[in-house]
Amino acid sequence: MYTQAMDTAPPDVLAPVRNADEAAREAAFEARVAAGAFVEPQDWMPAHYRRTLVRQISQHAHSECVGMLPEGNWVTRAPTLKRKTILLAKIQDEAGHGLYLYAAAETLGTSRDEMLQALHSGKAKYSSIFNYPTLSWADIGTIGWLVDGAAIMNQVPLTRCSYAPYARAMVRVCREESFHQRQGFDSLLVMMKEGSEAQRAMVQDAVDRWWWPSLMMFGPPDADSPNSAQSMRWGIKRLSNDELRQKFVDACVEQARVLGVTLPDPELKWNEARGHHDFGPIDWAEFWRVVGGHGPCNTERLGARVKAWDDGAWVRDAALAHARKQIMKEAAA
Ligand code: BYC
Repeated sequence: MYTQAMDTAPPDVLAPVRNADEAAREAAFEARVAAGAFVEPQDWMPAHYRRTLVRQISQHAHSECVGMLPEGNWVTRAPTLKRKTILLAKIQDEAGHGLYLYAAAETLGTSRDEMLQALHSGKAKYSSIFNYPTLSWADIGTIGWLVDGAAIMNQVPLTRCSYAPYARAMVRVCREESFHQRQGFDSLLVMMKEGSEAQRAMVQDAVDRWWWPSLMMFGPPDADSPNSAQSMRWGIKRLSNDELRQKFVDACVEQARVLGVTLPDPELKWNEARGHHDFGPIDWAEFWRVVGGHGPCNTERLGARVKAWDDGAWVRDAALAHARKQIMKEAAA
């Protein structure tokens, strides 16, 4: 599906619009996308559309990979064999999501090395949520419930993204995320309904710490989101940051009631007129601090990714040496 990487248009399409022909192509592209058409890698596309997709898809891929780290912290300490197996499967899924997404970004003419270089140098972003620590086992269930729940809310509309390879990748990612959300909810439900007082307190503490960072996952408010308007015109984003955040809050209120946990927001209440829940102000200063590299775990997370890359150098070198030998053998045969 993603071997189309070889078919991407040559680099001259990255040049700015220069003449009437280019302007006409751009107008035709805008009209196609506005009519709901999907864009394939070999189709002509404006340089800004391409750059926006590389930015979003590569950041998404980085998030999936960095997202393995907070959970990996608990593999050896999962309370039962069943929970350990589920957690291992989930983390492995996240690695797979990262790979589909890097492959989707490669169809736009960027290389995986370039994307990883951008991550490792701190130039590329990854989701703010993964810069928070996982302090107890309940954090793992809460990540499944809230973090994967927020991810699904954000990602289901991406299955209709105008860039077809991204949309196709998201179909499978969303199916797996749905299992991730359910296993998290199930793990919390067991602790809340069958657990001890201490376990219930542990769940509530985890929910208190993860609720607000989960709401930040959807990005800044629409009014302060520099990329949203254009991305929505191009059908890259189908719903705005605030619309998705509101849908998430509305869904979580009922789920929290079933679990028996309190969402840590005294201003959270149903608004009959709007048909939605109102909620309290989000600490956007904290969000920008974390996105800017100054969250509780940014240094640790990036350090772990860079170390994994450095430690894996011999594997990449060996694979390349093997490939070179094969080519020489085939040429000599
Ligand atoms: N964290 O103009 P905006 C997962 C940046 S992983 C960090 O609204 P856009 C999982 C944004 O990039 C789920 N940065 O941007 C894995 C932009 O900066 P740049 C990850 C953020 O792109 C393991 C600036 O703020 N999901 O599911 O229109 C275990 C202004 O924002 C964040 C995705 O990546 C943030 N939270 O909208 C468990 C989904 N928010 O790039 C779970 C795909 C914003 O201009 N991505 N920024 O330097 C998207 O849907 C969009 O990129 C966003 C942001 C909604 C995140």
